[in-house]
Order: sequence, then C-alpha cells, then structure tokens
Amino acid sequence: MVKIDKDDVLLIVDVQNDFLPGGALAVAEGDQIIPVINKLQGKFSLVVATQDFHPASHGSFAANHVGKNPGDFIELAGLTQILWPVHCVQGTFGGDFHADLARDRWTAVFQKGMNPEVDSYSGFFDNARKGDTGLGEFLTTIGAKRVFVCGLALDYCVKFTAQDSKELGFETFLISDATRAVNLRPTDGAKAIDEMKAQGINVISSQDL
Ligand code: VGL
Ligand code: ZN
Repeated sequence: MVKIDKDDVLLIVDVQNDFLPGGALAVAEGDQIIPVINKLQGKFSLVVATQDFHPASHGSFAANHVGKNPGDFIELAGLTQILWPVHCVQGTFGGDFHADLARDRWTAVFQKGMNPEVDSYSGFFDNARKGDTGLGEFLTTIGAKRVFVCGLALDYCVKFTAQDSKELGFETFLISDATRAVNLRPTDGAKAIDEMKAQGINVISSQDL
C-alpha cells in the first residue's frame, strides 16, 4: 500500500475525446480508465491535468504533409516524427476532456502541442525540449513531492510525462490500471512499462492507494 500525503499530486494526462473509443486517435479501452481516475481523484488533495491542444496546422498531422499517411515518418524540429491523424485540435469536441471525467477538483490544466513546428508528448516540455509548459515550476512552487501519473496514452504522452517528472526530481508513480496504450506495435505498452521501471518510476495499481 502507498499512503497518499497532502503534497502528493495526481497528474491526469490527455483524457480527451480524440484518444477515446470513437475518437480520431482512439486508444482501445481508453474509456475504461475514466471511473478509475474519478475514484483516484478523491484520494488526492492536489489534482492537475494536461491537454493535447494542437492548432489545425500542426506538423505532426499526416494531413499537413502532401503524400503522407498516419504512421509515416518525417523530420520535425530536427527529430524523427511519426505522423498522426488530425487530433485534439483547439476548440473541437475531440480536443475536449471526456464529459464523464470529473474536473471539479483540478487546480490547473497544462496545455501542450500548440507550436506547429514541434510535437509535445510530455506535459512538461516539447519533444525538442525548447518549450516549457510551466508544469515543473508549478509542481515545485506548490511543494509537490511525489507525482502519480495516469491517463492516455501509456506509450506516448504518459511515458514521456512520467520520465520528465522523474528527471526533474519528483518521486514518480505510474498507476497502471489508470492508463492504456495506443500500441501501434502490439508490445509498445509493455515496453513502455519496462522502460519506466528501469528508470526508477514506481509502477503501481490504483488498488495500492
Ligand atoms: C498523444 C500522440 C499524439 C498522447 C498525443 O496523448 O499520447 N499521442 N499526440
Ligand atoms: Zn498530439
């Protein structure tokens, strides 16, 4: 069991309609984590969220590159970039949080992916580590000690967010039944968990809290 203290933070990553079944970049069973996350929120005095928040012109969208399809690769911001379907565009239903996700206890929402020139998987920094959402400074300012990460998608934004949290010096936990993977390759989710464990991120279940 892990006892939650008042300086522990629940960090909910990208639980948005486009990442849920029926959405543009749907994560299988993504909707199953919503009741789990809602129950978890009641245990924390600090709850924050991230939101993938792209302009329609975003460079990670295959539709913005002639002759390219989702799953193809390009170079973006000097990095190899996988191309995605158009998703989480600012002001669209797909970019909104799921209606069943409780939001009444959130202290702040950190938006990412606004710069069309670079993708942003982590809730802290863009993939080129140039842009900063302010989440790290926020967590430091409120005196956060441990960060508990959940949400979508395990093999992209959840993993990158947990890794940056750990790197910034927060003791970091992944709540494994409160996340799901895109699994472009069937083992991506399992690999992401192994990688995180190897990096010293604690992988726990919501039942442990
Ligand atoms: C995400 C792919 C593209 C995520 C965001 O939230 O995991 N994945 N943009
Ligand atoms: Zn995105």
